[in-house]
Amino acid sequence: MEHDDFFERNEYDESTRRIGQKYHRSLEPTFISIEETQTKMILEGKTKRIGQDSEKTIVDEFWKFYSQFSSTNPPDQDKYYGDSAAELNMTILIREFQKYYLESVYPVSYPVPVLIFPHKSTKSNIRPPAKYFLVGDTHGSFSDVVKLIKHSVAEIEKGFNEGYDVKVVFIGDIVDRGKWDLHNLLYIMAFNLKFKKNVLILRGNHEEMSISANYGFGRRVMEHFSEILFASFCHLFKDLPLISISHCDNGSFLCLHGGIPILINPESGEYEVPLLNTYPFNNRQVWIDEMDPISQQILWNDPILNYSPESSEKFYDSRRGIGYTFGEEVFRSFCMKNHVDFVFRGHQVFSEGFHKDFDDRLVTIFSASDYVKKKIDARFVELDSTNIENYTIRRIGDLSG
Ligand SMILES: [Mn+2]
Repeated sequence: MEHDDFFERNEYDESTRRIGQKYHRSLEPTFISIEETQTKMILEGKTKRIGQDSEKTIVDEFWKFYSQFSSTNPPDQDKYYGDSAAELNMTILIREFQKYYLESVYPVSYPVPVLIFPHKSTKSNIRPPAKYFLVGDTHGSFSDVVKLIKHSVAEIEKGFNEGYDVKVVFIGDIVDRGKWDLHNLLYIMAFNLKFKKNVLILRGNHEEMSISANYGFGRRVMEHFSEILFASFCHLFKDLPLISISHCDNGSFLCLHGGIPILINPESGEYEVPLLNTYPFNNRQVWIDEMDPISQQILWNDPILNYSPESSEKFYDSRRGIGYTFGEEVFRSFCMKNHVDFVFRGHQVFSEGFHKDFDDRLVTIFSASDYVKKKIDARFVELDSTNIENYTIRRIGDLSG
């Protein structure tokens, strides 16, 4: 398979590091007082007050606004919902989203950022079958996001009538690259808040301050709006979980953006894989440099390129400027230690929209058809909880919308 590694090389280079340091310094006072700043802004906006009712209305308003578009009729690249009130509305949506993740998503996984995403009914012990839709990097490719959301909503309704559950996981990298990234993010956030039990957003390496300041999103937000709004988004990104784990009838699968993390013994050079439910994660940081190494690698690692099953390659330093590439032994010991059978991830571009490694148990999925002037056969994964091994890799192009 052809692999486009051009844009992945040295993504976290010296200039990105410097930009990270610069924004971390200049935005740090805002990060500390972000909630006060937001509240002040909302109150000064006067037309919208904080409160249950107006927050619900805001979600509905964003949902209604984005539902009017289609893949052939996208929103204006440079115009945002509510025009002059856009920044205020976005701030309220951010607050609502963060409140939901902190109050309802994090407690399930605290203190480990592994989200158990079961499809078991809490009201009874009967476990309905579930259809999972796993989405890779969307990077501001609005036409794909519209199709995925419309398809998911139709499936949620169908499942409700026919007795199956629907779970949609966005595996990070919603922002940057594509010019519709802010629209993408707002639409996916509104979708998530509208269908709380069905949708989950995981963090990608682009949902982070230094990367999003350097690869499009931050610049767009600061040009159209303000540094404070950019700080608000960075503050929200830190609260996205890193991993979801789902238990199916015949095994478990895990979703994460980058790859399998390792701990290297500095003396022997030998590696160890972490046990997820005991590792002391420090992932809730706006800046990658302040995270622990395992969190950093979950966002950044890749499998070894063109790995040969006959080889015994273990790991290398990544050319991305951060993290490692890992081989089959690392993958298998991680899966065994953490009781996982399959891993679905994004992070890498393949013109076919997907790539399988390690006996088809590690699946890379890319869901943006329009990526930095390259045409990609964008894909998503459909997986049935009654038979995890029969997952299918579907074309987003085949969906209507
Ligand atoms: Mn990525």
